Amino acid sequence: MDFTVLTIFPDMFHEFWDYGMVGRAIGRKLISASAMDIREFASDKHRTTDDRPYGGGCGMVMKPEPLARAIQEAKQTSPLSTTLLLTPQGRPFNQEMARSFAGQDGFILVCGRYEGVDERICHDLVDHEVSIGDYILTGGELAAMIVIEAVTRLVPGVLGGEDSAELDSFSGELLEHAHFTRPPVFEGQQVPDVLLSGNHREIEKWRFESSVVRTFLKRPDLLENRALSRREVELLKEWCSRIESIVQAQSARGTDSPSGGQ
Ligand code: 4FL
Repeated sequence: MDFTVLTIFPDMFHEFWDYGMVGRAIGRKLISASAMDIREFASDKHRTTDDRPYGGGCGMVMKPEPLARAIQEAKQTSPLSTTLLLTPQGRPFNQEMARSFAGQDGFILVCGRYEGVDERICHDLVDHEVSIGDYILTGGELAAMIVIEAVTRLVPGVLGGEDSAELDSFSGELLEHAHFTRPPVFEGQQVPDVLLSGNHREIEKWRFESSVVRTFLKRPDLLENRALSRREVELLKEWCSRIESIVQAQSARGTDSPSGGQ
C-alpha cells in the first residue's frame, strides 16, 4: 500500500510518518508514504499556488496548473494508485470505505487549501472526493491523515494478533462494550462483578449486552438502519419490558406530578 500526499505543507506529515502504528507500518515496509510539495510544481518565482476566484468573492482558489503537474507526477510514480481529493463536498468517509480502500494498491491524496480547488482539477484528475465529516477545516491535511490512519490499520500484518482478532469481530454495526482496568474500585465506582469472575461465557454475554445497549443509547441510528440479529432483538425486547414494568409500576401508584411526587 502506497500513500502519496500532495500538499503545500509537507512538513506537517514528517511526525505523522515517524510515530505510532503508521511509523511502524512504514518501518516494516507494509506501507510506503511520502508527502509532495505542490509548491515545487509552480512555475513563477514566487511559487504561487493560489489565485483570486473568477466572478469575485472572498477567499482564494487553488490554481490548477501546479496541482495538475503534481498529480501527474504522482500518477507516473504510482500508476496503480487511486486519486482522492479531501473536501467537505466528498463522500462521507466511514469504516466500510476504509475496508474497501485497504484492499487497493495505493492512494494519491490531494489536500486542498484556501476556499477550494479549481473545478477542472476535480473533474479530470481526481477519481473520488472524500469528506471526513460535515465541518470546514483550513485544509485537507488532517483529513488525509485520518484516512491514512484508518486504512493503514486494516492493511494485513499491521496490527498484532490481539488487535486483529478484535478487528474481525468489529463489524462496524455496534459500538464497543464498556471497558474497565484496575483498580477494581475507582472513586467509589465498582467494576461490574462479572468482569472479575473469570467466567468467559458470562463475560462475553455481558459485553454483547453492553454493546447493544450503548449503541441504542448513544447511536440509535446504527440500529435503525439495518436488520438486527435474533440476539440483538431479544436483548432490546428484554430492556423494553424492564422499562415497561418500571413505567407501569409508576402509573399504578397514580403519580402524575412532574417532580415525581416529591
Ligand atoms: C476535507 C473537511 C475533508 C472535511 C477545508 C478543506 C475538509 C476540508 N473533510 N475543509 N478541506
